[in-house]
Amino acid sequence: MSFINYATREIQLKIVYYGCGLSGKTTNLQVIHEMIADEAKGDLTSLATSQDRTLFFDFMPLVAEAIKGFQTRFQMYTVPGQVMYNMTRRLVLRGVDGIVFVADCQWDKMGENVESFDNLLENLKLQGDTLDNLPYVLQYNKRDLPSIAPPNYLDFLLNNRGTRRPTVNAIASKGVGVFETLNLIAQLVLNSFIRKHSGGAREQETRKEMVLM
Ligand SMILES: Nc1nc2c(ncn2[C@@H]2O[C@H](COP(=O)(O)OP(=O)(O)O)[C@@H](O)[C@H]2O)c(=O)[nH]1
Ligand SMILES: [Mg+2]
Repeated sequence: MSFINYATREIQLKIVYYGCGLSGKTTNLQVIHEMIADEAKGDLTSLATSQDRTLFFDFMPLVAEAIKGFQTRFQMYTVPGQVMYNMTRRLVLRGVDGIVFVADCQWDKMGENVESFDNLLENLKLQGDTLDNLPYVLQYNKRDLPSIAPPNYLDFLLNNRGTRRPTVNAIASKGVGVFETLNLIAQLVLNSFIRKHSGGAREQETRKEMVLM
């Protein structure tokens, strides 16, 4: 759920990177964090409870204000992908505004990708949300490895819920596709916020303004 702070004139929007263990979620956040100018970002924090590491940081894109009189602050989270950390994933998903689902393209990870996607649907349902009403982007990661499934097979498995959602082919460990993904989700989340709060009048304008780097 977006949060409007009238005192600081900030809109806070929460983006969660979801996906199975080792798909590349942490790598995405590390690359983003490294590239953002110091004055625009908070610390990269690890919220650790025993073994399940959740990464978090927030940043304010260096752009013209998207909504008059307000700055936008994006809160970026990863979840632990391992099956056993489902309670942590539910906590992190609370109040989510947008999701990046990071899929591992290796053939032998298809089962885990689907399991993680189903887990996402189930956890959203438990908090009264549904993916159909949320902005999300699919990132097909690890395109540099041998034995990977073609993007249209990943679409067949993961991108089959009515309206086709945006996808990005990525090699997160080399930074490829990381900012494309971030730009897409940031725009979708911001436009969704504007639609909810002002009837969509400024949507086109925002699209042009949103350049994250
Ligand atoms: N070859 C390759 N390795 C990657 C890529 N993205 C991430 N990795 C590696 O995969 C491993 C797991 O990545 P990590 O970001 O920790 O996954 P997480 O569990 O989803 O947070 C790390 O060793 C990364 O360096 C990629 O695009 N290609
Ligand atoms: Mg991780």
